[in-house]
Amino acid sequence: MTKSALITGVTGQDGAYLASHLLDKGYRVFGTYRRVSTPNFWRLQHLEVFDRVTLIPADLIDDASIAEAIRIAEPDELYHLAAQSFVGASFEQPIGAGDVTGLGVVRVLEAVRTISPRTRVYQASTSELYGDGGQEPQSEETPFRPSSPYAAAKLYGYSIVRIYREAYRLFACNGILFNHESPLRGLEFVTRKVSNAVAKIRHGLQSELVLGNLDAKRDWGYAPEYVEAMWAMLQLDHPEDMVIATNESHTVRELVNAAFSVAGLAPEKYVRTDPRFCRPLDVNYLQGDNSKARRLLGWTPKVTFDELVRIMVTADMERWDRCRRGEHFPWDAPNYPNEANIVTKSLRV
Ligand code: NAP
Ligand code: F7E
Repeated sequence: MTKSALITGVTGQDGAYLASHLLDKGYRVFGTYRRVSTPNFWRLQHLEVFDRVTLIPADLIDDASIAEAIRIAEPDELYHLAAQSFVGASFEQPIGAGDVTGLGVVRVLEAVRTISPRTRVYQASTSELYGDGGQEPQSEETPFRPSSPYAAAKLYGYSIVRIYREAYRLFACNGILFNHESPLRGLEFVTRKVSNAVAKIRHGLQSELVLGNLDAKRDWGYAPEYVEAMWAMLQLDHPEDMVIATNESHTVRELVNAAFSVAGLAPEKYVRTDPRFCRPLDVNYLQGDNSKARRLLGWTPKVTFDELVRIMVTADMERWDRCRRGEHFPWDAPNYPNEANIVTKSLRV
């Protein structure tokens, strides 16, 4: 029988790739989206799945809309991906982060518990749970010490998933995913900020790239591979929390150097730092240990760091090229504001 899946946050990077992956597997796919004045469907359009996903308006701060989405979709599997996912923004709107990214999880779980307890639930947990201060690769056994309002909200989400699993026997699990990127990544995140800037500089449309903490290290993987792991986690016999990572870590500086080298440009001519792009508290070292995922899912990352950077820079160079030739296609960069025009309290350092 055809399986049904509900993806919260289907308009985001992971939501779009997961929708495509599940459609390929023959699922009927439902996705929640926010009713905003300008719809944000470009990723689904880019992947050519927009017309194949059944869309349901829902907001994580509105319990009734979440319950309605579950009643409509009657999902066998629910992938809870919606969140305010930009760590920097959680310092600007810490209360909103707690409400949407933290309490949003229990709203989803309560709706599942009361309406459809057979539904298997995937929760989008994160390496940000580990926070700053660690020096060793992080596994499922590493203690959590969140360093941002975003991470604190995600720790609540992680904990409430475990509590509902044990208290109500729901099939609910946490994917502790390390950073994963792609040409569909939001422009506020550092990888895409860099790839888009390199592309614009290459086309003579931008003259400099201004960044914050270049020494931060991240374990960056390729998003389409990570949504495969989400699906695989819901196919296990028992729910298990699990790290998904590449087991490799690179600094933001290495990312910048790799990206400029793809375009044949010298970063020192264009890159400078400004404290306004540093966070009040940052996480300086993240490197995962994916042994459990390898063992239980047979999942291994394939795209290397250098390949990921090449994929992203090449995609953005092609987009700017097409745009300059007058082509119209679904993407985000032309409407993205210059970050210099955005003022927030967290940047007033
Ligand atoms: P993303 O591109 O920022 O997508 C987030 C999604 O959440 C969007 O569809 C967004 O809708 C939706 N959303 C935001 N606020 C909402 C609200 N109040 N009500 C309903 N929907 C709301 O994030 P992503 O990179 O795909 O990540 C997916 C999930 O994985 C997130 O929970 C993120 O925190 C987590 N995660 C991501 C990574 C990573 O490296 N990408 C790593 C670990 C965990 P709009 O399109 O309307 O904004
Ligand atoms: O920052 C540093 C920044 O915003 C990475 C989310 O998907 O992954 C993501 O969170 C690092 C940080 O991602 C700039 O300070 C320097 O140390 O790309 P990011 P993130 O904070 O790691 C985790 C796993 C999630 O769960 C989140 O949802 O790069 N950095 N200069 C900068 N970062 C940004 N954004 N902009 C800069 O100019």
